[in-house]
Amino acid sequence: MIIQITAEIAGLGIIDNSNHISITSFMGFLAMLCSTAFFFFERNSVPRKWKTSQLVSVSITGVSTLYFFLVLNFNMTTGNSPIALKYANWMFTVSLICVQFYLLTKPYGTKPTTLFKMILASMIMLVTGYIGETIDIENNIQWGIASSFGYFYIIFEVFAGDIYMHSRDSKSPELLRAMFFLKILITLGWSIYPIGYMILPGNLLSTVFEVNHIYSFYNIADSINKIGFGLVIYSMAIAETKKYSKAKVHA
Ligand SMILES: *C/C=C(C)/C=C/C=C(C)/C=C/C1=C(C)CCCC1(C)C
Repeated sequence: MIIQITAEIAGLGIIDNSNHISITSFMGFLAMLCSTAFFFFERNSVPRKWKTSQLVSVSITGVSTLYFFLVLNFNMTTGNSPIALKYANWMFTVSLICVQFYLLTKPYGTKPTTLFKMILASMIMLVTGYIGETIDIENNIQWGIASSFGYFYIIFEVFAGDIYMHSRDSKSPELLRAMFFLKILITLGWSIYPIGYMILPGNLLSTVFEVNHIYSFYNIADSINKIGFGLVIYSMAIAETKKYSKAKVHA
């Protein structure tokens, strides 16, 4: 009901209640729109040190707002879901998430080469995943396994590689707490993507869900992960500001 009303106000016409792709795209659209506005207007509340990170959060949710709007229109007019558009969005936003890890730990020694390796790993993860979902769907299991190597590399960097070591060196309780939540997001939050992928024909979950449910898995995962990343980094920046203003009062 609320979805119908807001959709009509937004000029999108009627969303079919049984079309879960439209519904999850529309919810994703609203969530991205609100969080983009929030991150944008809060940019002056974070200390200067974290302004770039805040702007990267705005870019991630901002691009995804546009993307969800396009998908919704496409889905409502054709009934299909454009998988290429999803991957195009991920190419951009996953790279920016790697940038977030870099920016968080750069003051404590992370080098651009680490960022480069993480972006390369995410490209491998996405290109192989795309091939498995489109041009070589018969071998989607093999492509999914290849893709997982890229994913595991990113997890390795964050749990045991340079990102981990430099965040530990920071000895900043705020950063360490943020890293704790980001680790949960890239393991549990990001695992929704390969789980959705397993619905492809012949894969582990192909008999459990209908194949077009993949897109709804991806839509939900996008909302959780993109907004989650921005919120964790924002809370960290705010926690630091509070600490400094307390220190001033006591001085
Ligand atoms: C904002 C978008 C994000 C964080 C997208 C993340 C995407 C993944 C972690 C995708 C991973 C995949 C595998 C690990 C194997 C199967 C193919 C993919 C591409 C779905």
